[in-house]
Amino acid sequence: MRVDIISIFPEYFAPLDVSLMGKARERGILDIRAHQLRDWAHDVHKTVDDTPYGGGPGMVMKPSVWGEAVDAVIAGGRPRMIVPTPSGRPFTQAVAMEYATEPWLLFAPARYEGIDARVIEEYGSRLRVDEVSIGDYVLAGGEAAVLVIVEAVARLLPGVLGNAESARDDSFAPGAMENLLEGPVYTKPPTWRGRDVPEILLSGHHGRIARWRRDQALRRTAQNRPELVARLELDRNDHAVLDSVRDGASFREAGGDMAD
Ligand code: JEK
Repeated sequence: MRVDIISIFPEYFAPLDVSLMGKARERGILDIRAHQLRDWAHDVHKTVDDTPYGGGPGMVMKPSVWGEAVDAVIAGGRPRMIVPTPSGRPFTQAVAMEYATEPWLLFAPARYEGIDARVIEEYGSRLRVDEVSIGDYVLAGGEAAVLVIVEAVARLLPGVLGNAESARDDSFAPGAMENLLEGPVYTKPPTWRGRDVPEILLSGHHGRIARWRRDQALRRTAQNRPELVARLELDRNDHAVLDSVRDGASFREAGGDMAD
């Protein structure tokens, strides 16, 4: 997959050389190119912003500079264009899976109050353009959103993750563990600072371990993401677990073991 990024802070993307994505680049699975938007500004000050029509606070990124930059980077090709913005449609695991099937992505992270809307209009008529938001909080610019999106997409590309950590079980993947969050995980030693790994996990009773894990997942989902519980198919045991969460009662009282 080829990934182009046009930004006034191309250095922001240095982390894409590290770890998972560094290896993907070495293996030739990912070809990431970060471009300096100011290279397409022609005045002595390399100006990329101007005051907003209609008044109001802040500055808006100039369409002329973005237009020249995008034309030069795409050079007649047709990448999928992604513009992070607080007013975009939510970036989800389903969207990451869709992007992972594309051969070429072009990211246009803005600063200031964003990009002149005619740029999105113009390329919307020539390319597939998505305005996306990574969450309901306000960033200072689109660069951090690009890092998030590229990492979420890159780990889905064939050959990026090893078999052991492969992406099929993710909580938010459509068709994954039906919208249940992951429960707690443990490794050696069995006792650490006086804290024991839940006995059930050392028992070798695979059926009971699976049930316990589902109970823990359900507890966490109810506590941290109550809006997801409505979508679950629940059995009688599940209802008992949920009642214990709602009552603030301990899971032990509901017939299980406490994890937190
Ligand atoms: C791209 C510039 C900063 C900050 C105006 C917006 C309501 C008015 C632009 N999930 C996400 N949060 N933030 C971004 C994001 C922020 C960006 C840019 C993405 C380019 N900024 C900025 C404030 C405003 N306010 C909120 C009140 C506009 C993002 C993503 N993806």
